Order: sequence, then structure tokens, then C-alpha cells
Amino acid sequence: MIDVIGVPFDLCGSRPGCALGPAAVRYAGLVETLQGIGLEVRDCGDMPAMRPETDEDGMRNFPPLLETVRGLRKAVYKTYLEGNLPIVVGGEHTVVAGAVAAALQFHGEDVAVLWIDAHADANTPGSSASGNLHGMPIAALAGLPSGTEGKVDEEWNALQEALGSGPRLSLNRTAWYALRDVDPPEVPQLQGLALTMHDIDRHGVVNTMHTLDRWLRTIGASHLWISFDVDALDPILAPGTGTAVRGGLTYREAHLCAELLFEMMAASDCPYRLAGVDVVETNPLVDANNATAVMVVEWFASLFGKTILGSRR
Ligand code: 6HN
Ligand code: MN
Ligand code: MN
Ligand code: MN
Repeated sequence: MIDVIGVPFDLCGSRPGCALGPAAVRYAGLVETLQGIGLEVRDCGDMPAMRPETDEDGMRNFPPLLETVRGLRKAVYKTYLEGNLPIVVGGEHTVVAGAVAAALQFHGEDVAVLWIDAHADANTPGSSASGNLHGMPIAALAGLPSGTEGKVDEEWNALQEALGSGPRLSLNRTAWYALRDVDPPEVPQLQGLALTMHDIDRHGVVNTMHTLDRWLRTIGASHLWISFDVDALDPILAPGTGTAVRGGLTYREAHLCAELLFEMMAASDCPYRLAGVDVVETNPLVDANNATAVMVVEWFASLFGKTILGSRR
């Protein structure tokens, strides 16, 4: 059974609105579409909405973020205890730290992460030019030092605590896909597999997905968490996101990527299993007729086995 968990949180990004993302994705038919291809899906509703609150000298809206990350880690862990598979619908990318932390806690350190995103999201409070926490979830998951002092360092440590007692995410077990806007201090963190839009231009989706599959086998991944930031898509196709960057995945590339992920994990000799998926940063306030959310739902259908001529499930 799949558990859909909405996280309407948008207080630590560059522009508000993706707190409406879970509703937009539901209106686009996420639950019904997955049920339509034969999956058992339970909608667990949304995590509590948060009010803005910033402590003196601290990071913007850190207290409500901390509570949300902690709450999501517990919710995802509960999903695992019940034998279910989590789908997290954001909300900002920051909150996903709680979900991946739960996957690491439940499945152990051999969880690999596929970060499909225009951005690397590997800044620390010390390296971030924007100060926006949605650009830092990978650094938080990897347990990188804050690179700063005082209240912000204290908060970063509190975030580490909220991620729980499980293993940290190894940067060597992190793959990025569709990168095209990486900040210079993030480059040294790309220690796993970094597949940029240039690589996708040059080698195509089929070859880059094959590279990903080989890499997952080489590092001995037991599970895969797939994190899908909608800004990986080209903004002409999916304008509903707060940090749009031109030159992203086309409609066909995105679907092929999802279809191949399904195929890779359906292979009889595949050594890794899906640990969970999230889709984040959908912002209906800057979208066009919910096109981005509709695209998200169609992408999920491909990821779970739908093809043009029917379902492979
Ligand atoms: N996202 N690298 C930029 C920053 O502010 O650190 C952009 C981050 C975007 C985050 O898209 O989830
Ligand atoms: Mn992004
Ligand atoms: Mn940028
Ligand atoms: Mn992101």
C-alpha cells in the first residue's frame, strides 16, 4: 500500500505558494491516477500548516521548519512500520530531509538518493548566498558542518537532532539528475553521481539512466529514495515553481526517465528497492491552469508502470 503524505510548508524558500502544492497535486488526481493503474493508495492527508516564526539572529522561519521536519520523519517512519511505501507531496524541498532521514533510519545506510532537480541543494548555512533553507537539504542529510557560528550553528545542530539517530546520508550515495544551476561552493559536495543537463543533452536519457543503474549497483545500494523537484522540468512545460531555471527536462525526457526508473526497479536482478518518492516545490500561485501539478501526476503514473499502451503492473 502507498501512503500519500502532504506537507504544506513554504516558509524557507525564495517565494511563498508551494504550501498549496499538496492541494494542487491532489486536484490533479494523484490518488485516483495511481489507483487507476492498480495500486492500493491511502491518502494520509496533510501535516499541520505552520505559521512564520523567526528567532533573533536565527535562520528565517527555522522553528516551524524544525517542527515540520521532525513531524515528517515520524510520519514516514510510521508508514514503514506499517509496511507501506511513502509518497511525500510538498511543500519546500527542505522538508524532504525528514523523509529521507526516516528511510535511512528504517532501511540503514545503504539507502541511495536520486535528487532530480535543477539545483544541487547542497549549500550549508555558511555557503548559501540566499540563506534559504530549501537550498540546503542535502547538506543537512549528510551532516555537513554549518560553516558558521552562533545562533545559526545552534539551529543547524538542532536540525541534525531532528533528523534522528539513523545513519547520515553519504554524499557518495547521492545522485543528481537534471542539474543546471549549481552554486560554486556546492560543487565539491557532488561526490556521488552528478548528471547535468549537459550530460543529458550529450548522452540522452537512456544512457544517463543506464549510468545511474550501474552506479547504484556498484555502490551496493539496497534502497532508492527518489526526490523530484519540479524545477527539474523545463519551465515552459512546468512554470509552477518558485526557482525556475530555463533549459530543463522536456515532457518526453521526464517521462522516459520515469519509465526507465520503473523498468530498472522491475528487473528481476535489481538489487535495490524503492524506499519512497517525493515531489516538491509545486507552486500553484505561479502556475498556468495547474499544468505543473498535472504533469507531476502523469510523471508518477509513468514511474509506477503506466505506458502509452497500458500499465505494466
Ligand atoms: N530548490 N542554490 C540556490 C540557493 O538559494 O541555495 C537555489 C536553491 C533552490 C532550492 O530548488 O529546492
Ligand atoms: Mn530546485
Ligand atoms: Mn541559483
Ligand atoms: Mn530542490
